[in-house]
Amino acid sequence: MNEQELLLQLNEKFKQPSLTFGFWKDSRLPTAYIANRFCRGAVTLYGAHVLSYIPDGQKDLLMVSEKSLFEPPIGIRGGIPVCWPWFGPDPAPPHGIARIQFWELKNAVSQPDGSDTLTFELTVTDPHELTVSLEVNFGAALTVAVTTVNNGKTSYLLGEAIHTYFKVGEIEKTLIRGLGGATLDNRLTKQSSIAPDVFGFQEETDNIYHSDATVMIEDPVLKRKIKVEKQFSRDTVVWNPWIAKSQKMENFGDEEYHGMVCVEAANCFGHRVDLAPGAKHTLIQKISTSAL
Ligand code: TA6
Repeated sequence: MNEQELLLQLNEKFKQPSLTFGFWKDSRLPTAYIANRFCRGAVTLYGAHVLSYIPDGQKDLLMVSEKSLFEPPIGIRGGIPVCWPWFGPDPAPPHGIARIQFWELKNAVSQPDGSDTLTFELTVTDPHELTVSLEVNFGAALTVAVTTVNNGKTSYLLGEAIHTYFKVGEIEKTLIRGLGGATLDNRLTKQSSIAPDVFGFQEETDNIYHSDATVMIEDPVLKRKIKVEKQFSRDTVVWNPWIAKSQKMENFGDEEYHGMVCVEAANCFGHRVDLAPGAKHTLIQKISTSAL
């Protein structure tokens, strides 16, 4: 079945007043477009990758690089990549395989409150027999739940992150609150320390906080706060590539670091989830915005 036929099938099976299907921009990625009383949004079957979440009256909460490619098997740069079933650069591909596979849309429901819930699923046998589902609710908040089931006969050490690229007006004026007191592993200096209550950005930042605390991103330029709430997430990742790394990164503009910050619910490295045969684990992240 080609992409056009897939779109037809998706519209026949799931189309409803608040949900239609089309290609993302000038790509051939089949994408669900949501428009309800709370928000507009978009999520593609490629990677079950959320690309946009625009609460009424707001700018998009998510940033997608102007330089991102939308061509499998390249990962999309921006939005909400699902890092699974491992987090980090090793083994290849970096951050796992889920983001560069087409998932199946299993269900799409317009909820009684007017929000929309879509459920995607992917089953793999390598590096282990696993099934992952992503349930995303587009409402007054955006809630993403990633559930993994171990279908194998042995345990699997699951690494995962909901690797969210948030749009900010200017990273140098953006503040992060909520992680104070947590152990902070700086992946650049390989040093650990105790995190301050509030911090700003003056350089490349790639930190893992041993914390599931709610994070507030304060953006005085866009005059908004973004709340990032997490469940079953032992780590929070905070990342901005800054100048040199932005220049080195593919599919990312040299100046785009000014307009983004990643804050990610995660279970990674020493906090991977030891999933026994038949066991299930869910990682949840909820984002919402209010005036600053
Ligand atoms: O989550 C932060 C990080 O691991 C950084 O070290 C950097 O490698 C970034 O992810 C890459 O993000 P990408 O969207 O390219 O996978």
